[in-house]
Amino acid sequence: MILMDNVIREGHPTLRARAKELTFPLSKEDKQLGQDLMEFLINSQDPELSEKYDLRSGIGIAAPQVNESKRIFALHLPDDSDNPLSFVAVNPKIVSHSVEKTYLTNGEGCLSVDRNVDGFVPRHARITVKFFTLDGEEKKMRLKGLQAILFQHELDHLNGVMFYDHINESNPFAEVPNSQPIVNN
Ligand code: 4LI
Ligand code: NI
Repeated sequence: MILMDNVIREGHPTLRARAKELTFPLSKEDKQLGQDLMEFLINSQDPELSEKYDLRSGIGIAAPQVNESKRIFALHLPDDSDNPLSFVAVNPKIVSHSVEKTYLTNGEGCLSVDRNVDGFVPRHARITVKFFTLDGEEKKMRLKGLQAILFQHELDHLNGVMFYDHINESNPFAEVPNSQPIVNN
């Protein structure tokens, strides 16, 4: 079971490395890693379990954040919305994206960053993605809004990119041209 002690924090070199592609069929260890990443997110969103194990709540986590430099991440968005999202993605990629941008007006947080970093993080508003499931099935889907932001945040982790790399240095709240901001969530 993944605990916060297993989550590496900014400054660790693994967070700045390009993670390695996985090959199919996945090893038992790689399948387990995918399941553990998903279990962490589910536990972290459960009030009792997050308290019991002192987990910080997250909706996405990537393997490099547990010091496994592999191209795999989990996303789990609470299904109080009309559009729940929950999957593990192996060797994910963005095949096309909108010109229009988006960002969370409240900024982004990250399980590997123990401080508040203010500022807008410009993201593609809509993306078409491809990835493989743990069973080696290829998936293609279109994501928008918070789901698209989340996918891009986790894909960045596989490329050694942190969310604050995208924040305008001279003015963190500079207007993002051609964007539809997402207020809250
Ligand atoms: C408790 C139980 C306000 C501040 C609003 C909390 C269950 C921030 C937003 C959660 C912010 C759950 C989140 C992310 C932001 C902020 C991630 C609360 C957990 C909202 C997830 C990866 C960016 C993802 C919208 C600095 C750990 N998550 N909020 N960003 N939630 N959560 N990110 N932004 N300002 N980070 O953090 O999982 S993509 Cl579900
Ligand atoms: Ni992160």
